[in-house]
Amino acid sequence: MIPTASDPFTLVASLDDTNELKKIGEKILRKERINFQDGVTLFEKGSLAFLGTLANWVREQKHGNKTYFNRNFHIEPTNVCVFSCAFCAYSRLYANREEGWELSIEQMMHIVKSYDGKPVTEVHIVGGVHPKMNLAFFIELLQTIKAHRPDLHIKAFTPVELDYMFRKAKVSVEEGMKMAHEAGLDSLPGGGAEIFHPDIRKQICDDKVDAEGWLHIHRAAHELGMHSNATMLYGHIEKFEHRIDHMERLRQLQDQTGGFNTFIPLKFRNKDNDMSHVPESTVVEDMRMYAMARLYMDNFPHIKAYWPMLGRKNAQLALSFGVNDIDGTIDDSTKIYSMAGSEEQTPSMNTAELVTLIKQVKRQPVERGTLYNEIRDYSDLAIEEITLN
Ligand code: V47
Ligand code: SF4
Repeated sequence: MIPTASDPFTLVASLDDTNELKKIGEKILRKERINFQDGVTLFEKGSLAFLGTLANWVREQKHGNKTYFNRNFHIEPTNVCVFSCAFCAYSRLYANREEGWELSIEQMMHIVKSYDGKPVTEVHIVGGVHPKMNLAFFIELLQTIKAHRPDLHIKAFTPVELDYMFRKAKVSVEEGMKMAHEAGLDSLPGGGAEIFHPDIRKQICDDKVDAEGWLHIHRAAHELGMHSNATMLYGHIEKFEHRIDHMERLRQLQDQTGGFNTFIPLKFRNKDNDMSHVPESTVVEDMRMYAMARLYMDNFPHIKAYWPMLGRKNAQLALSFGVNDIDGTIDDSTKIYSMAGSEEQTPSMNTAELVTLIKQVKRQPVERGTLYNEIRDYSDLAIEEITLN
């Protein structure tokens, strides 16, 4: 085969020996781990084309053309929150709770029951930290959902919510995680991580759980045999070294537990929050971020572009920059991103739309469960044959 410009071996070999990107590129092509300084150098000097070519190669080595999605819906129990993260457009303080929402267990079960008979496999539950919604309340919610629909995978609660619930209930992280797991919690979503480095964390979310607390809760979940995801909120006031520091801490925990499934870079959106003066990142920076995630997180199986936050067209583009997962159908059940200014104001895609989005860029659409068990490969199915849901 004649090598093309997008062949990573030709690209790296074409660099001058004095170019520091050459050694890093060679390491990646030998499937060796890159280090902290390599990561910073790639961020500072790697063009979109360079990072994208390498990240796409790594993605294809790991997953070929397979691109995962799932059928899911979200429940956001409340947007009332004791914390006041500067980037959050969604929360309301307890004093202003009449501007927000607080769902009862019955109201949340009404949402769950509205999916009876529909082929969803996952419910994703996250929300604000409400001072009156305690561990006992959420244990009852988990038990009630499982009693109604045992096959539905419950991916719920960030360490921000769990840390508050456990402290109020005066249980240790290990005890609290065990209680939640026994009540029906199957895995943890990736939220609440933001940027771990204290210099940035104290400016954007000073009062909630810190890096050590976040990692402790995910470690405890992994030790119980549960899996989890991890996010990073990028594109605001952080520098490249803060992004690498964040990914490095996650990579180290993953070396020890192997419990993470997916890394999800979350693009900062600047509408209606206390950081509205901070400009949003460009699409070039977004794609460079996805590529860097693929290159640095060598022990994370999956990199996800969360389309309700990035927009469906940019999520599709990300499939050429290291991403192999675009999350799920969502069914207009989350407000976090629409309230922060995403172009997806009522995020919902049916299976045919998700499959089309993936097929349009010549990738192989595979429906997965939360733990990446393959449910159905849609590559050979004509769009008209796919049942709408
Ligand atoms: O932690 C809040 C982010 C996260 C803004 O695990 C914002 O599969 C951008 O973690 N601009 C919660 N981001 C959502 C989350 C998530 C989403 C999808 C899938 C998974 C998964 C996890 O939302 C928060 C915060 O980082 N967020 N406000 C904003 N203005
Ligand atoms: Fe509360 Fe989460 Fe918003 Fe922070 S990001 S204010 S913890 S809802």
